Amino acid sequence: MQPDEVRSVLAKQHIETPSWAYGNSGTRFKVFAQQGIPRDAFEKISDAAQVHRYTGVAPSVAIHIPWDQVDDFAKLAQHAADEGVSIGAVNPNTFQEDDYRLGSVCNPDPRIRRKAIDHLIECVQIAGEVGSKHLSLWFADGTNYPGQDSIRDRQDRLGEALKETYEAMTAASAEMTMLVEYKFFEPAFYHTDLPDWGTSLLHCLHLGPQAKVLVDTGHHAPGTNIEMIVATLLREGRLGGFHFNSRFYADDDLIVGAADPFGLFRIMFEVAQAGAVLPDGGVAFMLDQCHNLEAKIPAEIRSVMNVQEATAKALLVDAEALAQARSAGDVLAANAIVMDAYNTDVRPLLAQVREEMGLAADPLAAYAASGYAEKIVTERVGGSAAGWGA
Ligand code: PSV
Ligand code: MN
Repeated sequence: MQPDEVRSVLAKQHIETPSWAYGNSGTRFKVFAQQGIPRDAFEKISDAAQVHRYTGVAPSVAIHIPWDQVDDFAKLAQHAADEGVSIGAVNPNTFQEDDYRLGSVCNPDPRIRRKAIDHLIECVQIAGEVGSKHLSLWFADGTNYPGQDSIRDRQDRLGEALKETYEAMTAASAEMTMLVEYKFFEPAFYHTDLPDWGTSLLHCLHLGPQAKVLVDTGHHAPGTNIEMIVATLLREGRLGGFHFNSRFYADDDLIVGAADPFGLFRIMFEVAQAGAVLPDGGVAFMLDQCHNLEAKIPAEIRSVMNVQEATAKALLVDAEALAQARSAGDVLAANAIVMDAYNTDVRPLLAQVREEMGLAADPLAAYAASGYAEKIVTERVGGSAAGWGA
């Protein structure tokens, strides 16, 4: 793709940030509280709007229920619109109540399964109220010991729960997509009910065309070729979206592109080759991160910039030369074409994109100069700071 075409695609890119990135977070050892943290969903959305203000490509924010529970969702959606953003994926939470000790939709107790499914359907309704197009499902279900429960029965229960939720969702809207996320382990350590893309895809295929797989980049065993998964799902029209983050060890939820920028590029290269970078490609690009040490808003700005850089490099691959090298069987030339794009410094090109969008060339510097970080520290006194799980 020529640089002017690349710039026009980059200006239209859409990267969603998660409301939970703006709250306090930590590990099971310690949460280091920061100052100026939002106290509720309204303030989280205001913070997310800052990321959009300086990058121009983060116009929506995902919510997690009940972390972002409010009395009036229409008011929350209006607040988002007033701040220049919208509400994106609605994420139900079926993993933080005592009832879910043995699982949610896969729990052996039908009462608890009913409670979990009712919550999923409640989130379909919330999505309708806030104008969201994505119901994003992740289940912490699994077992810790062989024999603890029947793996097969749990798959049946999962299938039934997804079916009921899918029917409620498709009845409510023909425009909504159910995103089915997988994760290979944690919190369950023996078996997980949705451990991989194959299991997610099987369930989606049983459900129908409005169910698609969500790839969280932190949810694979080390060494997994994620771009192969991405290419396969794109080929089937079943890649619903990403939860971007990066990891050194397990599900670290670090800033996307920090640990493995080349891996992120390889993923975006597959997306670019499939022509699925822009919103009309049907893939939702979302961040799923927690900033335990660093300031939240600049960390999200940096994350968006990292995705933009990987995308710019992926778009710069000379597709024609690559096709020729491939058909000639020229392994080294094909690899060099891809590496040339990866090794291009795209920061000046992105600075130009931002200037063409009427933004500052350096979003981090512009945010730092805005005084917003100081303002929220002074203004947000009293109340309790939002945290992962609140
Ligand atoms: C689970 O690890 C997960 O990736 C799911 O997407 C959850 O909704 C999110 O993290 C919570 O932080
Ligand atoms: Mn995730």
